[in-house]
Amino acid sequence: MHIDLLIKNGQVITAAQAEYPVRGKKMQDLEVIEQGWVACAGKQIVGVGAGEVLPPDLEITESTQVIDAAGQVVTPGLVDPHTHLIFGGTREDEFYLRAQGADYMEIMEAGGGIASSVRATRAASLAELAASGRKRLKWMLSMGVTTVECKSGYGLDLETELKQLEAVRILRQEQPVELVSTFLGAHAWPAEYQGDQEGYVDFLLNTVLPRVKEADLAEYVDVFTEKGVFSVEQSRRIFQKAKELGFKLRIHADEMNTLGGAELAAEMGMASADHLLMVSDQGIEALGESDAVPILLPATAFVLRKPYAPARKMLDAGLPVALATDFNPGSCPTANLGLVMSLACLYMAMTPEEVFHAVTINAAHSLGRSDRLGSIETGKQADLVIFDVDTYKKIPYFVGVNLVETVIKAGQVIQP
Ligand code: IZC
Ligand code: ZN
Repeated sequence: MHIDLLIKNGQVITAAQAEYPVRGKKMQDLEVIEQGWVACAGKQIVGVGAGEVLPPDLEITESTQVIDAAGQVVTPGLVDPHTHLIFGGTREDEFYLRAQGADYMEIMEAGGGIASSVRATRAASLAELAASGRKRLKWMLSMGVTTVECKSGYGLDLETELKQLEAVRILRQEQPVELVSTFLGAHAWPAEYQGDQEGYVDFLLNTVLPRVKEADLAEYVDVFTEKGVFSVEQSRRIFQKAKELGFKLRIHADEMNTLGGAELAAEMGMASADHLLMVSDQGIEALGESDAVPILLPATAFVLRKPYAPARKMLDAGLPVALATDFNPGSCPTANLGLVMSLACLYMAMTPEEVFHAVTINAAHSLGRSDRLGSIETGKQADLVIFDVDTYKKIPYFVGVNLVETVIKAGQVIQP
């Protein structure tokens, strides 16, 4: 077979294992190939190995692009499985208010927070939303992120929710980062339905969800299940309808308060339960008996100055932890997955081996893509990153430093 792209002489972090997602203790066993090579043909990885000599069936010719990694680290393309990529406006004023001691939920209850982003997103045109999204995806790609989940939720009306998802569709077609769409119409109560929460839930069930499905604009449905936002009962109704319509499910669970979002994720067979800062022991136990991936977002705890999610408890309970940025204009204005990796080590006591599984294969699994993305294995899509360091252990260690040298998406060198 002819090889189009060969990366040789790297420390190859495959993140490959026998079974996905990678659970608990197994997350320690990171596969590392010293002096490794990765061979690609078209969009696919067609071979991975160690040493100088390739198997005879892999054919190198003059047209093969050869990258000598010269001892640098080669990893799977990173996967960010929880972002609010598309929004109008920014919320730097509340960032500084919080820095002076104001509380996220108090700002929200006073009409700021998500409501402020909703006003700005409604006012933005489709082209403006796509333009700002495009810029943010460039940031992410430059840091080695090749797959990103994107939520709606700053419209809270039919037109703007569809506009946000339409912006994702436009970006999916024109740039290399793979985008996964999630409908998050249940992100806050819109001003129009003040005092009529059941009216808004009915509107989501009867009008918006069917339209999103009909237009094929989202793969997942998510709900912000939180005190003062959507109760567990309201969330369950939305998820039930979403499931009937054929959507897969994710949830903002137990972020500020222990509400039972983790238990709901287990009960409803969700793909992921995200945040979990305040998850109970019963919630962890329920997740352990389910297929939901717990997605931890330590940059949000960092920005909100809240206690971090109990990652060690979850790992000890055998859960397949993943990590994400939660990039959004309010609680987490960072798109830096590298920073998230460092915070996971520093404040959640995760090891670098666990962290690499969490931002590759487990993140891909939470998006239903572990058969195709998230590890370096023959037959998988050639999404690869080369970092300018000589061991993967230096990647979370250089806190906040972007060490990415080269990004390859579906067999194409995108950067530099
Ligand atoms: O805009 O503040 N928590 N949703 C749930 C957010 C934070 C995003 C925001
Ligand atoms: Zn979120």
